[in-house]
Amino acid sequence: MFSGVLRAHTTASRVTSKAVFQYSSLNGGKFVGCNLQRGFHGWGNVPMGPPDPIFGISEAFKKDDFPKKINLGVGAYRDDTGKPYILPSVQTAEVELLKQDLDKEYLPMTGDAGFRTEATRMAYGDVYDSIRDRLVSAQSVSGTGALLLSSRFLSKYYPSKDIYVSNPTWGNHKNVFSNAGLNIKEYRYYNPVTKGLDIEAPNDSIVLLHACAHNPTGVDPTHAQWNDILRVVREKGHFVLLDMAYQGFASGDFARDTYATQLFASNNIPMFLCQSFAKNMGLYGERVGCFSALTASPEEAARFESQLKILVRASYSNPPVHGARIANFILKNKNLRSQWANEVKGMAGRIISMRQALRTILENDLNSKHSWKHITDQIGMFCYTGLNPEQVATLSKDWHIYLTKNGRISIAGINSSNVRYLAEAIHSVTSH
Ligand code: PLA
Repeated sequence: MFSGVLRAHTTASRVTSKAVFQYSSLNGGKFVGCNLQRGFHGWGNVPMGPPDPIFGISEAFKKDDFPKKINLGVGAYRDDTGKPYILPSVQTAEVELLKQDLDKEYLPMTGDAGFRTEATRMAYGDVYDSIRDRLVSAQSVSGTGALLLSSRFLSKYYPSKDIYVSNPTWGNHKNVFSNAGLNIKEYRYYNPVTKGLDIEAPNDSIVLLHACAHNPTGVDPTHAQWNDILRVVREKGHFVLLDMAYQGFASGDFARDTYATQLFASNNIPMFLCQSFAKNMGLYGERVGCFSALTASPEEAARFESQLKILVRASYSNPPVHGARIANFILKNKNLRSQWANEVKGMAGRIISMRQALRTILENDLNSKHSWKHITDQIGMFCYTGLNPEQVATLSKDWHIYLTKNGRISIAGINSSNVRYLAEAIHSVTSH
């Protein structure tokens, strides 16, 4: 064992601090600890955190070497052979972009302007032209990044710090919002007594809504219910934060999935929108998203944008370039865009057929005494099965099938080769 002394000088204050490093010869000379004399005694105060409820499952899945294991945790699309799917339209865009020999310079703080225009036009549909001069947008680090910008902006400038989210909601909403200093409150999404939507929040609250393909329930409001929500939002003066991570995955049609976005925007409801191209373009790791804010006037939009830039600059300076180029290329090219629309229809269609297959095997082949109608009633990438945490644990322990504790399964992880095994497992854990 020996000690070394490190002296650090700060020229501004001429303060000298000493740090005593300890090396252990018994530990192969490896650094084993550091005792700073000025009061820092290491990270002893840092508690061990729990694994992420969704990504933690992928880690557990990877460690399992059982050949028939199934990962139904994260919502990442797989093809019918269980492989990640790179959309052919994305491949074409990448090849074409490579030919253009583009540089890798920094993007502006709000990102690629062409991409932002195309992305927001796609989300606001027919309403876009009437709001474009009041719409502020920033390319974001996927959907989560858009939520991060939303929550930081709200935390700084919105009068109330309470944000109402559906119970249940995507687990990470709560992390993102509370990290930005917002208080999480819940509204009951579905009222079993009235069999309707139940959004109770005091006047002027921030209310988070899932624009389409609600995660985790797979239950979206009908158009009539969206109209009811609009009425409540108006009467109570709520601020709407719309999370749209699955455009195209609810109905298989981009335009049809914009009902909520268009409804709120055309009624001039103060709102933010968070878009993700992770799922509908399969650009998960490229982190392509868009934040947009509907403001009251072009003048307000200019002030808003100035602060948004400051927020982005302090957070990550500017967004990544590659994924947004791919998305922009597809959105701008008529042929490629319609090819992409068909590919999304194909993904949504495969998910629907897997819902049907799972339900049919459970009800008809295995004669389950439970109804599995909700598997086919629900939409989007997920099914909220109703399995309890104990049944979920048995599925992973005895069957090597991984899903989130709340009983959510990613239908995108089911294919023709594993659907029967999955049905047998679900039947087994629900038969007692
Ligand atoms: N909003 C909702 C409702 C989501 O479900 C997800 C992703 C996001 C935003 C953010 O996605 P992005 O940042 O990748 O664009 N939810 C996944 C993955 C698919 C995750 O948990 O991050 C899920 O399995 O729920």
